[in-house]
Amino acid sequence: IQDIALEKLAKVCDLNELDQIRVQYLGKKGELTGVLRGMGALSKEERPVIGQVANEVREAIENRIEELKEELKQRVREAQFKAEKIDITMPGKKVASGKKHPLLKSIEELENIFMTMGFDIVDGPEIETVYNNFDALNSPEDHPSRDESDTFYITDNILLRTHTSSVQIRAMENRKPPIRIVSTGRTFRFDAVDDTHSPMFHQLEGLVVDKHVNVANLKHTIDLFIREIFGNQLETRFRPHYFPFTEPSVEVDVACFKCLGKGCESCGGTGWSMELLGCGMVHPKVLRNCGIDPEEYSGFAFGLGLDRIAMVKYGINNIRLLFENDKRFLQQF
Ligand code: FA5
Repeated sequence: IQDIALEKLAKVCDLNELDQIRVQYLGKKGELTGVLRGMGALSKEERPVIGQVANEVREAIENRIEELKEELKQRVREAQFKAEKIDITMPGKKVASGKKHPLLKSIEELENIFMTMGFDIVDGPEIETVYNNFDALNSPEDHPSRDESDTFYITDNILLRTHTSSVQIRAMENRKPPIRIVSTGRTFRFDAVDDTHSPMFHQLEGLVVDKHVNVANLKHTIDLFIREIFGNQLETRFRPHYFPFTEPSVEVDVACFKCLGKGCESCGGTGWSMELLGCGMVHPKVLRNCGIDPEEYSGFAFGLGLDRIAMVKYGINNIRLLFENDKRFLQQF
């Protein structure tokens, strides 16, 4: 029995097979166990002799099985180590990193510019009262921008703000002059989508109220931040315009960032960028609506389209690209 068992054990390659052999010889119904059980039928003289031999055989088989068990376990461990070995010379997996959205980059850049100019950054809600968005801003009852075809109303008195100028009212009601604030955020209008219009877009509002504030201060501020954001001494052109909340009111044209005013494909040969901002001196009625005496104080305000600033700055010819979240587009900035 010992010879056959050891011979079989010599051929064992895994722990399963080893266990099968253990059961075959040493298990309850095993061959050797059978011999030991049969001892009772033997004579007194035979019993110790056979018993000793049987025990020696059992010990030999058990010992060999224990040895093999250790050996096989070791082999399994080694194979595992080999399989799990890390080749540190292999190139690593590339981690896809996100990029800042060009619009966010423009907003952060502008906020920094205005902060260094001494402006406070303030927030305002996207859901506004009709009073803050229109009435307090001196907007006539029959002004077309109030129309339901232009503005998203939530109730008769509540709407999605159509511009960030509503933050002017909040600032003047909550602060005392001198006031110098900038506010950025989303605005909403019933505008049809085209390359430069979106029903949801972003504006930056600026407001300065103090004693002796004049148009020259306004023009200087505009010229300064245009130069800072575009990193170039770009020419500006002030065109008379009408806003109910400023008087005088102007729209500002900025020379094309690409050709610096010479005329190129991106500006359609005009030398000027698309319409970027409106501004003016705060209307005395608006100051009065907010409890500020126009005899003592004056102010200027401006509102610019942030999406369009980002478009000009990063050479983006379609506003839709800013809102589609196409990774291939966003990864370029
Ligand atoms: C206003 O909204 C005024 N509140 C700006 C202002 C503030 C004037 C303070 C005076 C004092 P306007 O409607 O022109 O003005 O919009 C300002 C800018 O927002 C535009 O020059 C343009 O750059 C941007 N804009 C307007 N409508 C859209 C739109 N649908 N999609 C993208 N940008 C737009």
